[in-house]
Amino acid sequence: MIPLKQAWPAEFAARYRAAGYWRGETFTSFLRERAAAMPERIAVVGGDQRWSFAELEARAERIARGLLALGLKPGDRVVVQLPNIAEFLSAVFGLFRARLVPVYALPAHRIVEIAHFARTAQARGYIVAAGHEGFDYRTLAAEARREVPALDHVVVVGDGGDFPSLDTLPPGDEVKLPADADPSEVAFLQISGGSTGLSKLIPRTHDDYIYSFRASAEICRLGPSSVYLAALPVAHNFPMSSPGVFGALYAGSRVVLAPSPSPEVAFPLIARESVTITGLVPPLALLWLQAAPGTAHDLSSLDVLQVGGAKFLTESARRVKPVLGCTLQQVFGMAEGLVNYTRLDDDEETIVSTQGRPISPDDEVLILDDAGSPVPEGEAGNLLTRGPYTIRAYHNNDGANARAFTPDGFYRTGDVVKRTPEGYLVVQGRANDHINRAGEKISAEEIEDHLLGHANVFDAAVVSLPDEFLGERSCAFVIAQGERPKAAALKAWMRTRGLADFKVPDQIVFVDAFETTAVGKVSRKELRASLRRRFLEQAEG
Ligand code: J2J
Repeated sequence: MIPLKQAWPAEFAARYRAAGYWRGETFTSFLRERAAAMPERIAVVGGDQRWSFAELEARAERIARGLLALGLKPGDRVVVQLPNIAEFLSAVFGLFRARLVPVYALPAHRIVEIAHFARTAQARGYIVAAGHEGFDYRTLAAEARREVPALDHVVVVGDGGDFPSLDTLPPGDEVKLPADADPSEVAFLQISGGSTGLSKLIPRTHDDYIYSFRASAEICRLGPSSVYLAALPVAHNFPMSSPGVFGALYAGSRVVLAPSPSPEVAFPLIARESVTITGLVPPLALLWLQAAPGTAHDLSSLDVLQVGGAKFLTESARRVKPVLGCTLQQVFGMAEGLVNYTRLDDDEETIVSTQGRPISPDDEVLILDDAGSPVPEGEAGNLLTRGPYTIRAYHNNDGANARAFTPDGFYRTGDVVKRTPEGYLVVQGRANDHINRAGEKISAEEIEDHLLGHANVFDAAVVSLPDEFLGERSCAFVIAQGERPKAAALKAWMRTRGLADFKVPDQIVFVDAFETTAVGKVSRKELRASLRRRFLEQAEG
């Protein structure tokens, strides 16, 4: 099995420890401390479950024993694909307790993504919910087992059908639970937004990740009286760690899991549970701003609304305080590490017009031109970063690592930003060709590859177009061969490919040819840019 690694050069690791960022805590050790210090306090609310810190820890330990009794071994990787239910937390803390390594998949992922994660991580386990939003994950699990035979152990939350269920795992009384992890070990694999091709796996250590959510919880002033609502899918890095469910539990706050981020579901939960803070992507924030004035539910407990994952336009940002009566916090982060926040006491102009500043004094930020030289202060350039919670490498992917990291360990974020004199970042756009569809990142290349699998597609180029609601939508320019398929039929065919639904192009435009230069074909990047430009010019003209 390919070992999981994430290492900072010794002098950096020493500096991060000396500065008190890395404190040697693990997921298991911090939950144990909270369960000892505040056993009866309610930690998790989800569906009809309400668990105290002590109960969360006890459940995690039972699950750890059960998974090891099934035959999983410490060090094994386990794909976790669960919606926002309480068992998400008992399952992952159970995995940590057993020294098993979660690989976080989103509920929207389907066989193509799950098989890719399982293969790349060499996973032996897969934890799913029986069903969610009308989809049966047991069918997906059966398909995943056929495609990736090494995936020995499927465990289902709810009725398992042919698979064991989380509630009826063997008790494992004879199992000897392993000692706590070394905090510098990889704790889990997060999924990259997938800027080119398929998603990459991001190994994060206990030390680095716990620092990021502990410091985030401080920035967000979380404490035992705070209530964090996980509205976005909790497997995503933002609601997981910025400060997310882990930052909230670390701070002794209560976590409430919303099965859907829609105002119809989230507003009554805010009122019932006196939620104080939550995080949304911009399109959902717009929906909440629209729904709040007419709602019968009392939203007055809400102190902070975080918005991130994609650019929140200043004019929309301005409406948050007057409409919702709470403080806006913009969050610009990435699963690879660096997270920026506007601070709660920043002046309103900074809050509405910037995407915040880094968590850590040791987050190094470079803004470079395409030749690699620093841009003059205040001008736009490519954002590179290095620091105590930004990875130095993806899992087992030399090609991506060579592209994404400089020799001295800076991560090339692919984002184009400006920096204000106060050190706040303003996101301008990005250098690489992914589509940020309401916070879901879609790789143009991955979708083009799928389209090329259709018998009547000769060539395809996928680009982002501005979208009033989604921020960006995906548009595929397609050259047909033989009979030209109907756009709707091509979309329907894409839906049968076993991809997450958000990857199906929103729009398909047939063209006769792509431009070529006198010397030959233009690069895919130039081609996408010019198709997009010409399409937008025509739409305006
Ligand atoms: C513009 N673009 C943004 C913002 C992310 C906290 C918050 C978000 C993520 C996340 C995260 C943006 N304005 N406010 O992991 O911990 C785009 C950038 C970035 C990419 C990362 C977190 N906030 N983005 O969105 O790994 O392009 O993480 O590089 O999914 O989202 O995507 P992802």
